[in-house]
Amino acid sequence: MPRLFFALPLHQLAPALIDWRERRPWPGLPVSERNLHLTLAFLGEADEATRDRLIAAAAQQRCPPFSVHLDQTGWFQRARAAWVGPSEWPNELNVLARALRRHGEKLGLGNGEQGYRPHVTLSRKAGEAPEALPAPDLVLQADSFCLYQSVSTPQGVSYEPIACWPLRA
Ligand code: 3AM
Repeated sequence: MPRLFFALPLHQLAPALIDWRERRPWPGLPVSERNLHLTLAFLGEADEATRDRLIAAAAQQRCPPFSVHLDQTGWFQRARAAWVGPSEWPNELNVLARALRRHGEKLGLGNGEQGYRPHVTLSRKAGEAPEALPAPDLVLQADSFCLYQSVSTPQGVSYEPIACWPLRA
């Protein structure tokens, strides 16, 4: 069964983030440009029927567009992921992430975690935190969200959007 998650696609911000990362020391194995995303809700493995119900629920989801200022770096020690993220973020992002997590929970999906920390993972297998300074100063204009599946390939994991929806009030 494929592993699913909801995320914001980065569109034109992805090359800018790669460029930003490449111009400074950064720990770990870089995430490829096409795999960059901002996770909204982790869902885990789901069968086709469950996936279709998720898609139907997501299509009904309303949320106005918003922007996220990526202005800090961070490191999840346990996951060994080095990331950039916002120090503050709009409530729309919390509300959207919570609503999508609940859609998953109603279908028995998710990991039970309640906390939400928006971030864009730039590398994995990072044994140390990235240097905090100079801080990033990049803006993600969020105008859509997608349901992604993780596909394992001989070249590594690939995150493929299954369906996307515009953010609209
Ligand atoms: O790229 P990020 O870090 O936003 O870390 C995984 C990745 O998030 C996360 O789901 C996204 C797509 O794989 N992920 C994987 N397993 C997870 C789990 N058990 C998980 N997030 C929470 N719980």
